Amino acid sequence: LPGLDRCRVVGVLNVTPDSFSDGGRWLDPAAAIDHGRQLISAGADLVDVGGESTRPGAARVDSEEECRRVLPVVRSLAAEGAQVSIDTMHAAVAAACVDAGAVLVNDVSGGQADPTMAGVVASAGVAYVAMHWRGHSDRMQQRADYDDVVADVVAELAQRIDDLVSRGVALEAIVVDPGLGFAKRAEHNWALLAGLPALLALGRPVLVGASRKSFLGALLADGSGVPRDVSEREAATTAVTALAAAGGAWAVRVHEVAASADAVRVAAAVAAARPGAAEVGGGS
Ligand code: PMM
Repeated sequence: LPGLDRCRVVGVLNVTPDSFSDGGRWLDPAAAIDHGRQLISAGADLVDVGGESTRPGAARVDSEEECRRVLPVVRSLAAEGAQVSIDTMHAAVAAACVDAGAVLVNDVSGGQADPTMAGVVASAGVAYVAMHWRGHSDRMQQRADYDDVVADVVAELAQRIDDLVSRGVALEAIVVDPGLGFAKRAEHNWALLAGLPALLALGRPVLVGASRKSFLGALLADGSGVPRDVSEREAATTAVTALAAAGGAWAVRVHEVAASADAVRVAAAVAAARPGAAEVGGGS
């Protein structure tokens, strides 16, 4: 993946009927491709195409149906020069999408859902996001049980890295992700955002996916405790982007790209102005 002197913005493109915030909107391939182009023109560095919802309780999708959803979208956007990431737990989907031009495999299970994923990623030689995960969405919230959430997530991600490397995945290809909202309650998500330095200490780039998630809705609940609607969590999402970028995150994964694209540039400008920072950017 191209080097950048700032946090990357990964635009979410869910080609699903049932994702929590945009389910059904981009199920039609032409609509999905068009939305992918909009994400790029809004400033996305990568477009993350997904064909299986991971919302709590969502039904699983088989590889064939998932390929039917995502392949035309991955193929078209990659052919237009976009950097495409494929959000999948299925090795067969990852392999087909890499053939179609995807440069990154984003696996929310970190290789645990499909035992053949690591081999596919190893032989494809693409970048791989290993997210912290404790099981499929039908049972993940029962597993939101930690002694010290930051230490536990760091330890489990370290195990993922060791396992992936032992299966042939290049260490340099691995990006880690704390998996906000996956077997996490709100307090766990906040602790993990505060714990970004400990995640970075794993020595791998860190991707943060907070966009529109329910812990933001809960934070912004009205006086009677009704969570802020999913359509009104963008400013909070942008605030997380600014904090994550300032804290050294490699990428943020967001639905609404434009504001986060600005926020990562603000964070980079502040970092560049720090005494002792190397000269970066256009110099103006
Ligand atoms: N969150 C979702 C889906 N995929 N991938 C990574 N790497 N990290 C995340 O936090 C993540 C993800 C769920 O959000 P969505 O349903 O809005 O895509």
